[in-house]
Amino acid sequence: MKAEILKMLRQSDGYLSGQQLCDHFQVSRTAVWKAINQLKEEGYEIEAVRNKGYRIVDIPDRITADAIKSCLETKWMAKNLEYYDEIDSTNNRAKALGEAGGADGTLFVAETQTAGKGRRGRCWQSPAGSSISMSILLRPVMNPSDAPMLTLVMAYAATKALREKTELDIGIKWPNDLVVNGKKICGMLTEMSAQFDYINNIVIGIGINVHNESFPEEIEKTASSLLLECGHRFHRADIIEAFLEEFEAAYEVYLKTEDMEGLQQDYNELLVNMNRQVRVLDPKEPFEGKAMGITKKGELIVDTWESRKLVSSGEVSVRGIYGYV
Ligand code: BT5
Repeated sequence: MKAEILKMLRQSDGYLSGQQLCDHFQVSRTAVWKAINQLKEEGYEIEAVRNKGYRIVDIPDRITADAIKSCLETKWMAKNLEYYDEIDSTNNRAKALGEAGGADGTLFVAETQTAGKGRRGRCWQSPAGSSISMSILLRPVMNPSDAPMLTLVMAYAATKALREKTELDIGIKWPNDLVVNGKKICGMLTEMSAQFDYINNIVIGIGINVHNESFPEEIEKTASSLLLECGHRFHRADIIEAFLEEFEAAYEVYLKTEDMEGLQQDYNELLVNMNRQVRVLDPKEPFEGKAMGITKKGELIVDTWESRKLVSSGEVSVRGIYGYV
């Protein structure tokens, strides 16, 4: 009920009377008053005026389940939602629930992670109050070899949501980073539990640097945050909501053809590697060339002048020759 009251307060232009809330939820005035007080304790500034009712004056930057649910407009994505003040890794929690039969589209969010994971055993920094760390559990019926495409769908959705919320010129560094002004503001990690020809579940984790004012020395030259780039703060729950809506929509487009056909053109427009020199760190034999966009299967097309190579996500990293991008 608390999240619902919050949603109604957020959507209301003026005051919401106590009676309206009682009638809506079929509860007593005391129950409404208690819920309002809990919200106040959580930092929501709510004005109560006799004979008028309640009005929300200020919304704190929280990403709790209630905060997210109070602005959620998705059809099915994230209807199941788990929030943690602190967790080792939202991906780990999502994977555990995936094995235990958790629902398709469940969202896991944490204020901070003690062991946030990057790819191939690397670490991801997610300080409390500054970042968004979340993972989505998916149960797609598709071939395991197609799973890397979901990282691209996620990157596309996150870019669209962040561009809409910040008006920054955010682009995708294939396959799993979002960058602005040549610095990384967001990373993604996809993990899969599968049989030979059958996916049990997929977990896609995303970390977004929102309010970080500085970074540890080892990443200070390559990392940035929305605050550092824009100069102002955001409501992280609004960013999460915008992302979930974009992801739900993009995932639907993806499922129609089970490949990137419907997203390919828009994706390529957001690709920072497009028409740029890249070095493909192929473990067998690194090579260089010009990135020419993605195929319908999500591979990066790299023109090496001798030939056109298709690079599959997951097997290589791509670095720009002249810097991070
Ligand atoms: C990634 O790996 O970029 C994947 C990051 C995924 C994080 C999310 S948060 C929610 C979910 N739960 C998890 O445990 N993980 C996911 P990779 O491409 O391997 O990049 C990792 C590298 O990025 C590190 O080795 C650092 O150099 C750098 N790095 C670490 N933290 C960073 C940050 N906050 N911002 C920018 N760069 C960072």
